[in-house]
Amino acid sequence: MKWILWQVQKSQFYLYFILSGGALLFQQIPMVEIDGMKLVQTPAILQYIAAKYNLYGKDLKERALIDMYVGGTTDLMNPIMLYPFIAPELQEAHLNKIRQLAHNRYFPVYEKILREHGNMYLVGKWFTWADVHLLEAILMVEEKFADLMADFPLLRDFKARISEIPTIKAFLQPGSQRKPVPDEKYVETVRRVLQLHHVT
Ligand SMILES: N[C@@H](CCC(=O)N[C@@H](CS)C(=O)NCC(=O)O)C(=O)O
Repeated sequence: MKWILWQVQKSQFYLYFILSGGALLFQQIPMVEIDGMKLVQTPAILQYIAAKYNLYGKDLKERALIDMYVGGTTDLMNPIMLYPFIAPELQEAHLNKIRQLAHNRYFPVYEKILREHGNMYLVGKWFTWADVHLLEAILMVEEKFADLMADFPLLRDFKARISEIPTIKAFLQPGSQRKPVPDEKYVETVRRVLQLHHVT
């Protein structure tokens, strides 16, 4: 009991410490410290990192396509991330909704893009962060519905190919920094720190 109280106090103290230090511009996470900046707002963070490492297309048109495709995968991943925080009586309906979105709306679009673009990657000739985002969306959907990829052969090939890129391969190994599927402890910590209760 003492240990639990200490953990609660520690996480609240830490959050208070970060908040009072002004590191979180809008009092929200995520925040990434990079190149002397404290970046917040997920798209700004990801776009900065993508541009820094040449993963953001070769011109404005490629960037627009990357933004569109990342927008789609973000809209698919958001309800998956929210799932553990949904009120228990609504979880089944929420899960069905995710399956519908993946199977009927988003995955057919990415399958078509890969077919029509005729390239290994979603945009242009090179690997971009739209590919990274799509791979993560596929993995997240598979973690919920192992059978769903059966209808999307090009997405299955895409996943196999991208997973073999050495840096990505390393990131997918157990024990890497990739976030595991949320367990009870994670859910409880997020609820406590963000004072987030059931989402309805
Ligand atoms: N637009 C922001 C939203 C960030 C956000 O909603 N963060 C949540 C945690 S996932 C948060 O810090 N909530 C606490 C609050 O808003 O007070 C982004 O894209 O990063």
